[in-house]
Formats: sequence, structure tokens, C-alpha cells
Amino acid sequence: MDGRDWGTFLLPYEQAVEELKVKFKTMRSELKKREEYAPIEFVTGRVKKLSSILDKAKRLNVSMDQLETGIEDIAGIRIMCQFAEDIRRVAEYIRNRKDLKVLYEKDYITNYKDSGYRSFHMIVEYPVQTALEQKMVLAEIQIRTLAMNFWATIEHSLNYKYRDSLPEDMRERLKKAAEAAFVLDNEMSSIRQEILDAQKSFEDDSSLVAQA
Ligand code: 0O2
Repeated sequence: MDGRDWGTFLLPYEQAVEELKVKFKTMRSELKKREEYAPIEFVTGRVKKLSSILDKAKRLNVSMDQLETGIEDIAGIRIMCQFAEDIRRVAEYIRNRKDLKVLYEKDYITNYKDSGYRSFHMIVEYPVQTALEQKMVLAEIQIRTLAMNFWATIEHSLNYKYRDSLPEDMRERLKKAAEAAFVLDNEMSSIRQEILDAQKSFEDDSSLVAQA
């Protein structure tokens, strides 16, 4: 493929990322209006860089005519949540959507990676209406807490800096930092539960007063 062909190849992925970003941002504002609290904090998206697509294809032994099915994260969406339990809720909203199909899920929260990486991934099939036809594209949706995202962003840039050969001590410290992020998420979840419990008992007390 020459430069122009690559541009055309990436077009439906760019469209998918733009559309999915709008949809999940809308989901956030809708949920915020319906309830006092939105499980989505913010949404980002990106189309994988051509050099990264080619590197990954080489690493996974995917031929140039198999890229569309062989590389599942050319279109990538990231959904950040405040609390770990929000992740399951957001995943359920996504499973119930009629405008995409979840092909499979990877739970790197229960089965976190060796690096310490935690996140919930969903590989989806999304129909893009191009000028000429409807085209199905694959997209990867990553759902994670703010703490998981903080860790992943730092680790990703360090890996980039060290070109995937992080010094061992740095690797160990990152693993410890991932555990600290996990503890932070648990701590925040328990505070959240206390707030919700307090709100609930306040509502219960108010209804008792109203009945008296
Ligand atoms: P980028 O720049 O985010 O696009 P692989 O694990 O890559 O062999 P697979 O099955 O596609 O193959 O991967 P996976 O693990 O399901 O998802 C890949 C993406 O998850 C990565 O994309 C990262 O975004 C994220 N990810 C997975 N493991 C880690 C990790 O240890 N650290 C960080 N920071 N992110 C991770 P890319 O292509 O690596 O990068």
C-alpha cells in the first residue's frame, strides 16, 4: 500500500473513533442527568499510529491483507471511571447496546498482567457508514479507573522511553506502584460505599419522619 492507500484504509477507523467518542460522551451526560452520579468520568479515543499497526502485525505474524481482522485495536476507545465497580456497570451498558456487537472481553482486572496492568477490555464490531458502503470495523474499548489509567499512562511512556526494555528495578517499582493503585481503588470504593450507605439511612430516616 502507498501513503494514499493507508489514508483510505484508516478512514473508517477514524470515523468509528469519532462516532464512538460522541456516543460514550453522550452516555456520560445522559447518565449524569438521570442519576446524581455518572459512572463515566471521561472518554478518549485514538486511531493507532501506522508504525504501531505495522509493528504489531509483525509481532503477531499478521499479513498485510489480514490487518482488518488480525489487529483488533486499530480503533481504540478508553473510558475512565472514578470507582472500580463502575467498570462492570459501564461494561453492562455496552453489552446492551444495539449499535455495536461485543465479540469478546478480556478481564485484566481479575487477571492482571505481569507488568501490573489492570483494565477491562471489550473487542467490539462497529458498523461505519462510509460514502460508498457500510463497513464493519473492529474496535477495542478499554474501561479503567482513574488510578489504573494514571499507572498505565506512566508505564506506557516509560516503556516507550526504554523501547520495551525497562530496567529490572524499574519494572519491580512499577509493579509495586500498580499494587498501590489497586489499594487506592479499594480504599476509594469503601469510602464510596460509606457515602451511599449514609445517604440511604438519611433517606430512610426522612421517610420515617414523613410517615409520623
Ligand atoms: P497503544 O499505544 O495503547 O495502542 P498484546 O498484549 O499487545 O500482545 P493484544 O491481545 O491486542 O496483544 O493486547 P491487549 O493486551 O488485549 O491490549 C493491548 C492494549 O492494552 C495496549 O495497546 C495497551 O493500550 C494496553 N495494554 C496492555 N498491556 C499493557 C501494559 O502492560 N501496560 C500498558 N501501559 N498498557 C497495556 P498497545 O498496542 O500496546 O499500545
